[in-house]
Amino acid sequence: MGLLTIIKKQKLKDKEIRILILGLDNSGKTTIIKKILNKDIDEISPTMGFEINTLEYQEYTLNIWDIGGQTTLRTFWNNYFDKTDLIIWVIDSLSENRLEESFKELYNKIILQDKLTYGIYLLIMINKIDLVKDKEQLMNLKNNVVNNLKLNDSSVINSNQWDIELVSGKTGEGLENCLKWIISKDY
Ligand SMILES: Nc1nc2c(ncn2[C@@H]2O[C@H](COP(=O)(O)OP(=O)(O)OP(=O)(O)O)[C@@H](O)[C@H]2O)c(=O)[nH]1
Ligand SMILES: [Mg+2]
Repeated sequence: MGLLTIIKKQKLKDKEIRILILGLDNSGKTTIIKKILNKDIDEISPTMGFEINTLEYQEYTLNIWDIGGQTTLRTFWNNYFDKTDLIIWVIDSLSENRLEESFKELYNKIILQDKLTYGIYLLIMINKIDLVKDKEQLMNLKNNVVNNLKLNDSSVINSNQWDIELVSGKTGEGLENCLKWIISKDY
């Protein structure tokens, strides 16, 4: 193998990004991933364990681990943190009655994890925006998330380490922006 081939291979390997997608059950994680992969999103059932999906995006390979969000499965989440570069947290914009539960799980199980302090990125997706007609409601929800999780407080998380986006796994709206943000980071 020539030196150039070795260097090229090494470069390709360096461009792999390992992503965990987490959030409460029914928030739309699997739908979002399948949509990004251009797969059928009509027959998706709750994820009972996990599924690994690979996406080639520009010169990057994204390995996305989609983990089930049901209560009984949440205790296993931290088994997947090792070697993760980025965590996507999905929030269902419709289920206001479950917001507190979502904040609590994100704060306790993700943000307070040491691993996040050591440089894992966090991307929060507010999903199902196709079903919310009131744009102001979405902006309020976005602010609510940022304030509740104290994301603007740099002692909790660095400002370049997180982002929040409005998306729809059904229509695909907002997902391209998310991918762009993901590959804009240093890993
Ligand atoms: N209208 C609309 N429905 C969505 C959207 N995303 C997901 N859904 C619906 O929400 C339900 C749950 O979606 P899933 O993708 O299975 O949710 P999940 O987060 O993977 O759930 P678990 O695997 O149990 O953790 C399904 O009925 C989806 O069709 C969206 O952006 N818009
Ligand atoms: Mg799922």
